[in-house]
Amino acid sequence: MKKVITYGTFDLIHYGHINLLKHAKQLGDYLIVACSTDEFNLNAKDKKAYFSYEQRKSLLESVRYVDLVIPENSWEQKINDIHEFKIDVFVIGDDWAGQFDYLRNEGCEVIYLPRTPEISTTQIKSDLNRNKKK
Ligand code: C2G
Repeated sequence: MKKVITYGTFDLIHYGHINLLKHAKQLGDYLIVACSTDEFNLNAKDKKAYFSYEQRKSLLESVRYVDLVIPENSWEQKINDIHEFKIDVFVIGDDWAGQFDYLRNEGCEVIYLPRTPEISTTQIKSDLNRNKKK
Protein backbone atom coordinates (compact mmCIF):
# COMPACT_ATOMS: atom_id res chain seq x y z
CA MET A 1 0.00 0.00 0.00
CA LYS A 2 1.51 3.30 -1.15
CA LYS A 3 1.17 5.91 1.61
CA VAL A 4 1.06 9.66 1.01
CA ILE A 5 1.29 12.49 3.52
CA THR A 6 0.64 16.20 3.34
CA TYR A 7 0.62 19.04 5.87
CA GLY A 8 -1.33 22.25 6.30
CA THR A 9 -3.79 24.42 8.20
CA PHE A 10 -6.74 23.86 5.83
CA ASP A 11 -8.73 26.72 7.37
CA LEU A 12 -12.11 27.54 5.78
CA ILE A 13 -11.46 24.50 3.59
CA HIS A 14 -12.07 25.37 -0.06
CA TYR A 15 -11.76 23.84 -3.53
CA GLY A 16 -8.07 24.75 -3.71
CA HIS A 17 -7.45 22.51 -0.72
CA ILE A 18 -9.72 19.82 -2.17
CA ASN A 19 -7.82 19.90 -5.48
CA LEU A 20 -4.59 19.31 -3.60
CA LEU A 21 -6.04 16.49 -1.51
CA LYS A 22 -7.55 14.87 -4.62
CA HIS A 23 -4.23 14.96 -6.49
CA ALA A 24 -2.33 13.85 -3.39
CA LYS A 25 -4.55 10.77 -3.09
CA GLN A 26 -4.00 9.96 -6.77
CA LEU A 27 -0.29 9.55 -5.94
CA GLY A 28 -0.94 6.53 -3.71
CA ASP A 29 -3.50 4.41 -1.92
CA TYR A 30 -3.69 5.99 1.53
CA LEU A 31 -3.55 9.70 2.36
CA ILE A 32 -2.59 11.09 5.75
CA VAL A 33 -3.15 14.78 6.42
CA ALA A 34 -1.16 16.41 9.21
CA CYS A 35 -3.39 19.30 10.22
CA SER A 36 -1.70 22.24 11.96
CA THR A 37 -2.85 22.59 15.58
CA ASP A 38 -4.05 25.97 16.86
CA GLU A 39 -0.86 26.31 18.95
CA PHE A 40 1.40 25.51 15.97
CA ASN A 41 -0.50 28.02 13.84
CA LEU A 42 -0.12 30.71 16.47
CA ASN A 43 3.46 30.04 17.56
CA ALA A 44 5.10 28.95 14.31
CA LYS A 45 2.97 30.24 11.45
CA ASP A 46 1.67 33.49 12.92
CA LYS A 47 -1.79 32.41 11.81
CA LYS A 48 -5.07 32.35 13.71
CA ALA A 49 -7.41 29.94 11.97
CA TYR A 50 -11.11 30.74 11.91
CA PHE A 51 -11.98 27.10 12.67
CA SER A 52 -10.39 25.30 15.61
CA TYR A 53 -8.14 22.30 15.15
CA GLU A 54 -10.97 19.93 16.05
CA GLN A 55 -13.32 21.60 13.54
CA ARG A 56 -10.67 21.58 10.77
CA LYS A 57 -9.86 17.94 11.59
CA SER A 58 -13.48 16.84 11.33
CA LEU A 59 -13.93 18.72 8.04
CA LEU A 60 -10.82 17.02 6.64
CA GLU A 61 -12.04 13.61 7.84
CA SER A 62 -15.21 14.15 5.79
CA VAL A 63 -13.21 14.57 2.57
CA ARG A 64 -13.40 11.37 0.51
CA TYR A 65 -9.66 11.49 -0.37
CA VAL A 66 -8.48 11.64 3.25
CA ASP A 67 -7.83 8.41 5.17
CA LEU A 68 -6.32 9.75 8.40
CA VAL A 69 -5.85 13.14 10.03
CA ILE A 70 -3.04 13.65 12.57
CA PRO A 71 -1.92 16.85 14.35
CA GLU A 72 0.95 18.93 13.03
CA ASN A 73 2.64 20.33 16.14
CA SER A 74 6.06 21.31 14.77
CA TRP A 75 8.09 21.93 11.61
CA GLU A 76 10.44 19.12 12.66
CA GLN A 77 7.99 16.24 12.95
CA LYS A 78 7.99 15.36 9.24
CA ILE A 79 11.04 13.06 9.37
CA ASN A 80 9.59 11.15 12.32
CA ASP A 81 6.17 10.96 10.64
CA ILE A 82 7.70 9.50 7.48
CA HIS A 83 9.27 6.67 9.47
CA GLU A 84 6.43 6.15 11.93
CA PHE A 85 3.75 5.92 9.23
CA LYS A 86 6.04 4.33 6.58
CA ILE A 87 5.32 7.12 4.11
CA ASP A 88 6.26 6.69 0.43
CA VAL A 89 5.32 10.15 -0.86
CA PHE A 90 5.39 13.61 0.75
CA VAL A 91 3.29 16.09 -1.20
CA ILE A 92 2.51 19.77 -0.75
CA GLY A 93 1.60 22.81 -2.84
CA ASP A 94 4.32 24.39 -4.96
CA ASP A 95 4.26 27.54 -2.85
CA TRP A 96 6.62 25.37 -0.78
CA ALA A 97 8.74 24.29 -3.74
CA GLY A 98 12.23 23.25 -2.61
CA GLN A 99 11.53 23.64 1.13
CA PHE A 100 11.18 19.94 1.87
CA ASP A 101 13.64 18.33 -0.57
CA TYR A 102 15.62 17.08 2.46
CA LEU A 103 12.87 14.53 3.06
CA ARG A 104 14.21 12.63 0.04
CA ASN A 105 17.11 11.57 2.29
CA GLU A 106 14.53 9.61 4.29
CA GLY A 107 13.72 7.45 1.26
CA CYS A 108 10.53 9.36 0.54
CA GLU A 109 9.42 10.91 -2.75
CA VAL A 110 8.84 14.67 -2.49
CA ILE A 111 6.31 16.16 -4.87
CA TYR A 112 5.19 19.80 -5.13
CA LEU A 113 1.77 20.12 -6.75
CA PRO A 114 0.55 23.31 -8.46
CA ARG A 115 -1.62 25.47 -6.21
CA THR A 116 -5.09 26.46 -7.37
CA PRO A 117 -4.15 30.05 -8.17
CA GLU A 118 -7.28 32.12 -7.71
CA ILE A 119 -8.40 31.01 -4.27
CA SER A 120 -6.97 31.27 -0.75
CA THR A 121 -8.31 31.47 2.77
CA THR A 122 -6.91 35.01 3.00
CA GLN A 123 -8.76 35.97 -0.20
CA ILE A 124 -12.03 34.54 1.16
CA LYS A 125 -11.67 36.51 4.39
CA SER A 126 -10.91 39.80 2.60
CA ASP A 127 -13.76 39.33 0.13
CA LEU A 128 -16.20 38.66 2.97
CA ASN A 129 -14.94 41.71 4.85
CA ARG A 130 -15.32 43.91 1.75
CA ASN A 131 -18.87 42.67 1.09
CA LYS A 132 -19.79 43.30 4.72
CA LYS A 133 -18.81 46.98 4.39
CA LYS A 134 -21.07 47.57 1.34
N1 C2G B 1 -3.29 24.98 -1.45
C1 C2G B 1 -3.50 24.86 -2.82
N2 C2G B 1 -4.20 25.81 -3.47
C2 C2G B 1 -4.70 26.88 -2.80
C3 C2G B 1 -4.50 27.00 -1.41
C4 C2G B 1 -3.79 26.01 -0.74
O1 C2G B 1 -3.04 23.89 -3.45
N3 C2G B 1 -5.39 27.81 -3.50
C5 C2G B 1 -2.51 23.93 -0.78
C6 C2G B 1 -1.24 24.46 -0.13
O2 C2G B 1 -0.19 24.56 -1.11
C7 C2G B 1 -0.96 23.39 0.91
C8 C2G B 1 -2.37 22.95 1.33
O3 C2G B 1 -3.27 23.38 0.28
O4 C2G B 1 -0.29 22.29 0.31
C9 C2G B 1 -2.81 23.56 2.65
O5 C2G B 1 -2.71 24.96 2.53
P1 C2G B 1 -2.54 25.83 3.89
O6 C2G B 1 -3.59 25.45 4.84
O7 C2G B 1 -2.34 27.25 3.48
O8 C2G B 1 -1.17 25.21 4.44
P2 C2G B 1 0.14 26.00 4.85
O9 C2G B 1 -0.20 27.14 5.72
O10 C2G B 1 0.90 26.25 3.59
O11 C2G B 1 0.88 24.93 5.78
O12 C2G B 1 4.36 22.12 7.33
C10 C2G B 1 3.70 22.63 6.18
C11 C2G B 1 2.65 23.65 6.56
O13 C2G B 1 1.83 23.17 7.60
C12 C2G B 1 1.82 24.02 5.34
